[in-house]
Amino acid sequence: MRKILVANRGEIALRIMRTARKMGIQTVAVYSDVDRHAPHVKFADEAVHIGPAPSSESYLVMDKIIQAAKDTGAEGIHPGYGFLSENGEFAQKVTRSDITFIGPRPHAIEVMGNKLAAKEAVKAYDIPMVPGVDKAISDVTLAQKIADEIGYPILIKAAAGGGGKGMRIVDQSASLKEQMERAISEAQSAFGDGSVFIEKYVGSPRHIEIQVLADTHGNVVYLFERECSVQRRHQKVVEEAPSAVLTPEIRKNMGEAAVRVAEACDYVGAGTVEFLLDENKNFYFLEMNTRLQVEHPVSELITGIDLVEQQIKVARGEKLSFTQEDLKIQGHALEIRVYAEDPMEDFLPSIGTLSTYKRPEGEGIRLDDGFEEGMEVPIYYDPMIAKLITYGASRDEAIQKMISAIDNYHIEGIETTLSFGKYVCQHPAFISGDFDTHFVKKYWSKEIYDEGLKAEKQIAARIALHHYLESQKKVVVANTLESNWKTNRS
Ligand code: MV4
Repeated sequence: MRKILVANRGEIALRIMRTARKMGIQTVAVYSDVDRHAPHVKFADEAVHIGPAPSSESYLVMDKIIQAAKDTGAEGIHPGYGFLSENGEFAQKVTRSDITFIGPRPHAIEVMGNKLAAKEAVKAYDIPMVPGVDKAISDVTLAQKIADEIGYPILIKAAAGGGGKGMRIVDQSASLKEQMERAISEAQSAFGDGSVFIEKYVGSPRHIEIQVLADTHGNVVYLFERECSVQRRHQKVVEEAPSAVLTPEIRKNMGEAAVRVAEACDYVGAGTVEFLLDENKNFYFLEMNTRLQVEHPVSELITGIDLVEQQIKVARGEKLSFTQEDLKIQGHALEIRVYAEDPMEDFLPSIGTLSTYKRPEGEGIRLDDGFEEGMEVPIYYDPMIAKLITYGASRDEAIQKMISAIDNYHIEGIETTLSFGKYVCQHPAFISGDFDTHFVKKYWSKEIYDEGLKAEKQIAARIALHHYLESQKKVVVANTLESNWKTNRS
């Protein structure tokens, strides 16, 4: 492959092109009207305009993208994440045009795109699953019987859903009928597929996912886990690798289970297997994401492996050049997602121009972004403007680096979630490692944050006073300040 087209925009398009260039591969960008001067367009060797701003008329139009690849002589297409990355039909069309799709085969995308098909596919592979049914269910009487057997609370999920869409918790038999009817009609209108199924509801889970990598010669390895429990309404906020709670034994069992999931669908390339971990550290398979994920950098930092480079090599038909035994976790990595949203206004999208945009720099800091000072944040696409990633010998070191990197990241003109990221990194529950998917709901509100700021100001004032008194050679008065950071409020 001498030339590849990147069917994406923003930070991920740039990140993919950087690796391609490093490998001596030419790059082709595609862009919509509003992205004409975007960094991914400037960086690429060539760029093709594919339409107006709305992604339904540009980044999602398969034929325009394939035509752009043909016109420029690109031999491969990398879809990035989002847009067409998990569209089996696109993978199929690319392949049929004699262009290499840098990702899994259409079959794997399709099987894993449906939760019931995924359960079916992994059935014979000894994968732990949450107790529940593995078939679509529409008969309420049968559902009542199954729910009674599983025990309440139960969770109704849409087979075609993803990222938490179309889920409903039912805590008693009396509400099952109504909730099921709603779930079915919601799934029908949202996904065009009304199939729903039932699982035991795991109340306080951690969300842990395993990065896998498979070549076309039957070799599959796992690149350990990412802890993604800190999320808000199914949008991840902070990710890290390794997880603070996995023992080497659970890590190995989970990693090997993830490899079997990949084998179950003849997976090729980089993929992610999601698990829930309950309070007793039992893990259960949730779903597999058949793309390069937003949070892949934390896995790269702890393993020293460039995942995009591996994707390209695998797509060229090369064998993996390392085995599971060669892979070791080194150090700790943390990522925060920087969204153009105002955490003080319930994460309302914040639009405007980046009047100031100064990046933090230093050892152990990686910033994957797609913006420059003076640019406007377009309203048409994902509001994530950057990923700030830090690496340290230990978890504490990575957290401290993150806090100082946030302090040295100056963005003006729009509100961002940087302050929220700092809040998480300074929170006792996060620092201790004792948190689950309810972290944000439990610990974040504007009021709690304001009180924290007040406490911070008082501490700063006390330190200043201390220094002043020291310099005056006087004795410091007793510390009467108590922490104002409240916990456990929802
Ligand atoms: C669950 C669950 C509890 N019990 N399944 C949410 C997204 C989708 N991938 C699966 N999800 C969940 N499935 C059972 N049986 C709780 C969640 C869940 C969740 C999972 C991962 C990360 C964040 C989450 C937030 C709320 C609920």
